[in-house]
Amino acid sequence: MNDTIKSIATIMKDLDGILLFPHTNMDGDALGSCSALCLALRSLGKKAYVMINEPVPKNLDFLECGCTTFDDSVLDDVQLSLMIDCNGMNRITGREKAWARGRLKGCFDHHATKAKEIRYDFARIEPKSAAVGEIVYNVIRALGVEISLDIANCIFTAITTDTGNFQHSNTTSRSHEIAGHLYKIEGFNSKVISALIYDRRSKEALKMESEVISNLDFYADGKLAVGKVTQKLLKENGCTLDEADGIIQKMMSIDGVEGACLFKETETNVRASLRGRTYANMAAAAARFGGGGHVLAAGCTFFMPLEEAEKTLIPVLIDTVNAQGTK
Ligand SMILES: [Mn+2]
Repeated sequence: MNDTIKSIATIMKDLDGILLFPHTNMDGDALGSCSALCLALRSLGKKAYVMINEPVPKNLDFLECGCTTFDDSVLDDVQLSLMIDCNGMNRITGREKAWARGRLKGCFDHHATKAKEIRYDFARIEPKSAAVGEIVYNVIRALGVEISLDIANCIFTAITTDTGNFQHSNTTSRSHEIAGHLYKIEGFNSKVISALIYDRRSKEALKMESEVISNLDFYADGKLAVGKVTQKLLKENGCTLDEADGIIQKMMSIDGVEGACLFKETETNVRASLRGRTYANMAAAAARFGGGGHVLAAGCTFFMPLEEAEKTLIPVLIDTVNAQGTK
């Protein structure tokens, strides 16, 4: 069940004290969408914050815009808790208490896998939207807010990162239409934003990435590529885990690869990022291990050593890339 953008805007116009929740391991869409909406709500005189419990990734620092907080006590009264680019409690771990404060609960998402534990007062879930930034753009327009340069930068980042620079199959004419409008905002410069997102990597991160790439394993006649970012590798190179973002896209650029899996070892668990090219249903593979996402871009988390996670997941992924044409 989806509420209309118009009815959502009507509800939000009457609310004040709003906490926006991007998903754990925030990305350009989650944070860009949150900050864009936060700025729009503030321009209407409302108190709004983006509630986080992990630092903003370095390459996304320009999306912060004074919106984020680690402490929900900045608001005396929370009339709305709004989940952005996710829809289940497992995606906002560590922020449950802040979430519970919202008298109303809302959700803007584009992931098809739906959590059942939350009863939303309003929700807009559009699996066909390339980015939640597209939904947020429409909500901001429905709120009657002019798109400022900061809002434009946030929305553009949301769309360009979630579409792989408008290259992924989720890209639609609407993705381009919204981007087209952003180009008309005074001062907007897509090159500047793209350089902020992609061209600020450290030499150490590039070295770490090259080590991951040179140690890839291939299965199923080269249809499946598997890489590993271990804590040891990160420490040796003085890198953080978010600097491994982008490696999986490089894995997918290899001729003949239908699916890719990048294992990322944290202090407490092992995250697997999964990508499919045309038919490999990675959302279904991830769902078998309590994860989820989009058909061609999904993920799951293992609470076991890396070697065990590999033994558990790789056979399923081999089946997934061998299951021809069943998208
Ligand atoms: Mn997204």
